[in-house]
Amino acid sequence: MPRQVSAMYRTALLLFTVSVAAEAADVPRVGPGGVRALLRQVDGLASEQCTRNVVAQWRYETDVGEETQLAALSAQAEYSHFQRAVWDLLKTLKREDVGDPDLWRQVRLLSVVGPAALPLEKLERYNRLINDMLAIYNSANVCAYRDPFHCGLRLDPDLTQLMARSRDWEELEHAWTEWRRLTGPRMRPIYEEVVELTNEAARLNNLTDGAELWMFPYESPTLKLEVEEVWEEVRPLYEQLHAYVRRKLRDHYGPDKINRHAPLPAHVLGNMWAQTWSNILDITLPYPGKHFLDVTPQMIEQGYTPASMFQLADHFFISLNLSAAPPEFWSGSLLEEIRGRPVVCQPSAWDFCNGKDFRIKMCTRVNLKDLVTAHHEMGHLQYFLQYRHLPKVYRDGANPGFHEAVGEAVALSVATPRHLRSLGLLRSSPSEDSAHDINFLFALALDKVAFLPFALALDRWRWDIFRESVAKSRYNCHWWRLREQYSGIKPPVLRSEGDFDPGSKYHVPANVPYIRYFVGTILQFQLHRTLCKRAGQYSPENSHYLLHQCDIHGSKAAGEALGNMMALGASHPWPDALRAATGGEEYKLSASALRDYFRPLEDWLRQENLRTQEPIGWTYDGDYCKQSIETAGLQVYGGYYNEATSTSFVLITSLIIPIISSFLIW
Ligand code: X8Z
Ligand code: ZN
Repeated sequence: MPRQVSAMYRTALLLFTVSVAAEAADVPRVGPGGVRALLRQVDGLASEQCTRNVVAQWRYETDVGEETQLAALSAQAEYSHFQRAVWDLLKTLKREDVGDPDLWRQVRLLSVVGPAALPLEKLERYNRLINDMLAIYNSANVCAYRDPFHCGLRLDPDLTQLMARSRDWEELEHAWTEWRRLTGPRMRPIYEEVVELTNEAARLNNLTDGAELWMFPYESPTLKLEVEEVWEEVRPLYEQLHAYVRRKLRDHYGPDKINRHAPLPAHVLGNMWAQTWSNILDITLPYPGKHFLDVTPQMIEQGYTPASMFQLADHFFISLNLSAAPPEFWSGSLLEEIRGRPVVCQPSAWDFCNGKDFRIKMCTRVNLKDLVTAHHEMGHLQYFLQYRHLPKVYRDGANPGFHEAVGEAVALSVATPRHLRSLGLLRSSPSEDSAHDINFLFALALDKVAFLPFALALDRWRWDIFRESVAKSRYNCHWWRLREQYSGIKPPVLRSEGDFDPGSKYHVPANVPYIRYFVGTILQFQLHRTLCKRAGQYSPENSHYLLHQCDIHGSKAAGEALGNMMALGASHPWPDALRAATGGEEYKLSASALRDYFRPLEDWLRQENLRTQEPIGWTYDGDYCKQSIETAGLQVYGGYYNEATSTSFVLITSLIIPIISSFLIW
């Protein structure tokens, strides 16, 4: 117990310090001067508290064990107490007292603390419930379809690989249904309580419900409408992709399995949630003889290492005249797995809140996919570096989607054949062959375009749940209605309200918002287009330039635009950050850049679908979900019932992840 006592003592001391600071500043009466002094105090304390917490989380995630877990838990509790103390203090301030708009912005941002606003015992309950859901998620393991005595198949890597590689309809269906049977139903009652607590936290934050709480960082009362409008812009392209993929699936699995008018069955798209489809490239590639080269063998041949992959990414940012990763990054990061040390392998970038310590944790393997991910993570790191001069409250993305978009925008350049050639990873001469281009764009669309309706449906579903516009008895069928509506995807077998299929996706048990990935996917193309213009490699008037062939490497002008955007952090509403990146040309989310990027593919798909007379769109073709509680989700299935192994280790490994992912890591 000594650790807890000392944590409580420190918190009490901090509360005292903050309230003394408030008194000294004589907050409400003195106006901006007093508030400024108070915020300076809060800023210093917040940075210190944040560092203490991040250090503990880092130790835990890079060396998972009971001791590091307890330390991380206690640091997290202390940080929540601190946030709550600041919140208690600042919520009494009125706009008129503060006056200065920038100070008011800081006060406003500090006044929304999420679940930390809950009374202590409810906050503990909230964390416990999420922990319980993640314990279910992390401990689920499935038995093999053909060998029911071979059990213990986990999501990562077993089921993920199976969903990617198997082309056996029944085997895929088994993995799909089993994963859901073992995760969702057990979580459902817990999730219902988490919804209530999230809504309660929202109300304590002076917001109407959890949906408003989750939309708060976007500073737009019309976010829902905005993302729906953007989706309508993408939809014509998505429908062409969907129709083409349906034909290819029909060719592979036969017309009895894939109906030409129906939504796509969710289990044959190469991913457990059908969120990205590039794993079925082998059966869908437009020009099978002309593969888009995966340069992994060349990387291995040339002796690439995890460190050299990150150095390459670092050099990319340096070539844009942006910041180099500091020495602390190279000495402190964990860029590959360490034998014998349990590590949370989910790639993440960490800001230690002290202006000098920034790290990445990634179990990097030498392949092209991880090279792209390394750039993604280094995008987060670059954002940290660019806004490090700002007060703590502004050290954040313009909105969460911006943080996701930077590395992805850069990765769009890195993955071009032109760039890979410049790295000596592709030896072929520049190809005039449009078949290569179509293959390249198609592979990318299977990930980026297919992902959008999934990301949108996931948070549309949770917004609807928080707003109580869906009865508890309709949770699962509502999910399938949205999946059908946005993605044209259906479950492979009849679902019911005995199931809880959204719970099969990590971000639901973790209660982590997802719309950032939708926003980030749209934004990365807006950024790519504007940076390519700056780099002199794109002009809408000149058909010689194609957006998907642009590589901004070495462009200081592009780097300046990106740097200007990142340096704003969260100090201004995000449309200002977009203006900073685009030289004032753009200030709202728009899919026009994404459509421009994929234009050659869209034209090709349109022709191809016409040629094969493939119907565009989909029609509902039967029962997907029964609005009654079937027992299928809970019953013994096929004679084998593998109980989730709820050991204390499982609890340990699952506990911290959601807590920090909602605040600290990227
Ligand atoms: O959760 C993540 C990242 C964290 S920044 C690993 N992603 C979403 C997912 O895995 O579902 C990246 C793509 C969408
Ligand atoms: Zn990310």
